[in-house]
Amino acid sequence: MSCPATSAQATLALIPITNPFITNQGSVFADPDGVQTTPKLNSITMNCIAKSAGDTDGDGCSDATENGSDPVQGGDRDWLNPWDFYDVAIAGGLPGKDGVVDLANDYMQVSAHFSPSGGPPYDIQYDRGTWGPGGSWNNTQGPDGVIDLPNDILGVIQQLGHSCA
Ligand SMILES: [Ca+2]
Ligand SMILES: [Ca+2]
Ligand SMILES: [Ca+2]
Ligand SMILES: [Ca+2]
Repeated sequence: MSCPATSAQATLALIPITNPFITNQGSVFADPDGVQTTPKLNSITMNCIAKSAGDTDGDGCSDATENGSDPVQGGDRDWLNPWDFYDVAIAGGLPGKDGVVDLANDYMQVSAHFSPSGGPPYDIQYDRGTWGPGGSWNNTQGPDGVIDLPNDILGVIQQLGHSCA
């Protein structure tokens, strides 16, 4: 069972094995002597709570935004992955993380720190790791010690124009 995107409530209940509609599929307790007893059946209420306006992973996109379907508007992302929005700070400068992945700030800063061997001008704040399971940009993992073409440069290019601002 999985929760829908919006808040919902569902009631789960054990069905006794004596129920005539479920041939021998219901709940029953059998003791070591083989004596079967129908257990006391209390229902369980499952509450599904809609993702909030909070930003659980702290990447600048709200949980609800990341749950959306349009990547350009910050969607198609993981609300528990802090690395899937390639908005970077600028060392000692403005605007820093501004909620937008753009050419002038984010791409330029990542490419300016291109370091396929991990030496200078490497800077961890521009580093992302592999694209994780499935090999898609929105599965980007944390820093891997190098700023290279396949993960970092192509990663930020994939997200140019994406905005959570
Ligand atoms: Ca987030
Ligand atoms: Ca995220
Ligand atoms: Ca930015
Ligand atoms: Ca990297």
